[in-house]
Amino acid sequence: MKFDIVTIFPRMFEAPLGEGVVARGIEAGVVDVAVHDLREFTTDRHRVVDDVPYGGGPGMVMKPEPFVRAVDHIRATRGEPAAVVLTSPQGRRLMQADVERLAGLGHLVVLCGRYEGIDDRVREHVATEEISIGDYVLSGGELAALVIVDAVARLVPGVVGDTRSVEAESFTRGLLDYPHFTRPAAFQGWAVPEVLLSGHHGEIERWRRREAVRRTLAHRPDLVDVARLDPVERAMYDELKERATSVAPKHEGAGAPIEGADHERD
Ligand code: 9D3
Repeated sequence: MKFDIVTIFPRMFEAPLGEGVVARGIEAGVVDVAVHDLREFTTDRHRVVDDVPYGGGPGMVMKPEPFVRAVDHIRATRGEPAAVVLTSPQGRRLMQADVERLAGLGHLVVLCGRYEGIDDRVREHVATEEISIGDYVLSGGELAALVIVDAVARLVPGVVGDTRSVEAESFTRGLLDYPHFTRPAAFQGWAVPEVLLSGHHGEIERWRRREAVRRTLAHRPDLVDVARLDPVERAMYDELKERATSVAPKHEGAGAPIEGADHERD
């Protein structure tokens, strides 16, 4: 998988690409990331990359020519990319489905904007897609580019050493993960849920699925709407939903506390 990033801040990429899963992919030779300094593609003495907006208004706009020259350079030296991604707050929100599609493309160029944005002719004539990473304001496209590279690179075969966790993602069918614990079994009076120490693999499996459904319902009800629940998870969901919406029973009918129900602050 080949990535080419175009930015005025190439040093922002050094530490993130030099550590962790992406660095391992680069070392293993299955990921290749080239970071290009946009100023290298200017032609004036002062290496200017921005200018005042036509029509007036605050701030500066990135000039189109350095981006066009950078992408032409990439085409000539690195080959024809399958996609040219423009990072922008106006883009479609990045989803795991996009990440999977991009991972199948083999060669991506990512253009990072700064200031008020990039001259729109770059989006129209150079970019093949425009991507945002979420509904909050960043100061530029570099962190978005790093998010895209990280999410895509970890799907490249050979990047994540133990492939079981990547494979497990396809079995969650859109639910959040279940809670994880490791030793010690008790720490400062904080106990690991008993069921996980029981060795009953069937019960553990059922507890984890129920916790995944419960957390998704509590934190991301929007995901439950699109999650593909199997009949067991559907039953867990109906039961949790019933409990959440029913009127609290009077004291004498309350019964025993539910195991694990007090574990998380929702
Ligand atoms: C404060 C400037 N805003 C005026 C209405 C517009 C604006 C311009 C440029 C807001 C943010 C940015 C810089 N952001 C990105 O380049 C960016 C981004 C983001 O801010 N959020 C989520 N995804 C992305 S991808 C690129």
